[in-house]
Amino acid sequence: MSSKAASSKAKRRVLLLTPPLLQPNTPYPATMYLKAHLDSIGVKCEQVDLSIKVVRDILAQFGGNEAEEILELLSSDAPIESKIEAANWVSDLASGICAEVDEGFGFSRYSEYLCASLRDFKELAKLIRKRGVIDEPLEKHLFLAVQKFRPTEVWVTCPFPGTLVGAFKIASYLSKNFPNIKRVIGGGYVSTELRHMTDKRPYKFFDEFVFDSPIKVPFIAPSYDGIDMQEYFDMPTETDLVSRLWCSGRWKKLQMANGCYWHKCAFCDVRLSYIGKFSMPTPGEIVDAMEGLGDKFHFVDEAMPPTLVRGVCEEILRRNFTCTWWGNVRFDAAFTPELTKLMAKAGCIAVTGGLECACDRLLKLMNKGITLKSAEKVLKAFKASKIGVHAYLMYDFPTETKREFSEAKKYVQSLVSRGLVSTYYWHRFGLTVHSPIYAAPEQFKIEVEPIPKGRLFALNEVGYRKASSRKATKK
Ligand code: B12
Ligand code: SF4
Repeated sequence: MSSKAASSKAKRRVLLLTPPLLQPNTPYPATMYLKAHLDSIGVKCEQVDLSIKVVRDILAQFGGNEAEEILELLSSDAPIESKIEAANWVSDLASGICAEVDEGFGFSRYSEYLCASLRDFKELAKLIRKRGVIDEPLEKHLFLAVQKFRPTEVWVTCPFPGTLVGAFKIASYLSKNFPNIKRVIGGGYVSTELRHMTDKRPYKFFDEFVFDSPIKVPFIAPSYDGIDMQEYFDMPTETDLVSRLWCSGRWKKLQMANGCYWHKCAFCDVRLSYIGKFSMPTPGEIVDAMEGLGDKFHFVDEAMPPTLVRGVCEEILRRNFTCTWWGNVRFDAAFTPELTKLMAKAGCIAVTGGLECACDRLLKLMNKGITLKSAEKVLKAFKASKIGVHAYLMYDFPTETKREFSEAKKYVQSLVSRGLVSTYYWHRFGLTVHSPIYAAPEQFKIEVEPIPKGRLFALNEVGYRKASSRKATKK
């Protein structure tokens, strides 16, 4: 590297920010990966999770001393029953804030209902301007972070629609108060929804919109430097498996592989690189990272690849490393009773996975690569190994009949009554522009509604009609 290039790198100071609002039980991993990447190429950087700081301030503002005590209890190892009671108190407080002060306030999301299917930047601009409960604490912590670190660049991650307003409020504040700092945004929402952006107005807020990951190596261990895990708190509402996993616990989030090894499901965003471009590291690299991070992990893969899972389990056991973990899978026949037993031995407590329409005709049509029979075999293996299963289900898939849906519901009930599925959730099918269905709608007997002309901000889910009738679907 030339001395000029080295000195320009040395001058760069990147502040990595997580905007409000996200789940409060554990940090979202994007800035940890970005920090590890920037550290590895010698760029000075720091990370701040503004989401947890903002939510704590809001609760303290409206709940006073009682809120402080309750948050302490929710951060502790108190029994689940008392935590549920405490979490209910916090939920009531949050509902009050939402009803009386700021309708956008939701516990792990801000104005998500308005941002989930946004097309026009005008709508977002209104929300950015409108002052709500997050503004004051956000500006306070942002100011402190900028004063302390004096960045030349601020990188904001925006994983979900529920962080969009927070991300743009950060940019708005910086552009007014620290206009010389370069503002960059990236993350799941940006990579998924903003690829077709033609509107120029968002560039008043951010100088750059980055799609996909800037990390080019197959594996990097996330860095939690600067993150105070004591700030996070559980919000369990139920005692069931999913509630325990999603709402409680300081899980360190790790990716086993990049992308999905299957990447063929017709409804999925497989044309995006974070799903469609698959690569995997060695089991040793993953377990090295795990040992350096703690003992509780959530693998945030689209679908953990069975071969890599096997390697990771063998490596965990070879090193006598005691840990607990869970993650998403495809109910792939490769999860044999022998492999699930190995997984349980290596600390796996639960998996989540898509049974989708729970109907063989539709599983074939959507190219899921499983049948109910093959999936049931896999579910039996998980049950025998005492690994809990949460199933994702889908209704309103193109061509699905009422009868198929009703049979699917009965089938899922039978899986639950036989203890093969612990919990499940039905999502409505949504047609997205990055899916194979969008590219070949005729194969699914639908016609896609044209994308309206004019300045476009976000685009992901699109409307469609049944090809045979003119009846429009929801959207
Ligand atoms: C695990 C997961 C979940 C889990 C855990 C969520 C959590 N709070 O941690 C669960 C199942 C609970 C969940 C829920 C939801 N999810 Co989700 N989830 C994922 C998944 C599979 C992995 C997320 C992850 O941790 N990735 C690992 C991190 C490191 O990757 P990353 O955030 O993308 O960051 C990388 C790059 O984007 C980039 N980057 C990130 N930020 C920045 C910033 C800058 C400046 C730069 C340069 C680069 C950069 O570098 C990072 C390192 O490589 C992703 C898909 C995916 N593969 O990413 C969907 C995904 C993020 N989820 C999505 C959605 C929509 C949701 C929900 C809103 C669904 C719903 N309707 O309820 C909720 C919201 C939950 C919430 N409010 O917290 C969408 C978001 C896109 C969109 N349309 O908005 C995604 C992309 C999936 C999809 N295609 O639909 N989710
Ligand atoms: S739905 Fe899941 S298994 Fe199918 S391609 Fe997408 S990520 Fe992979």
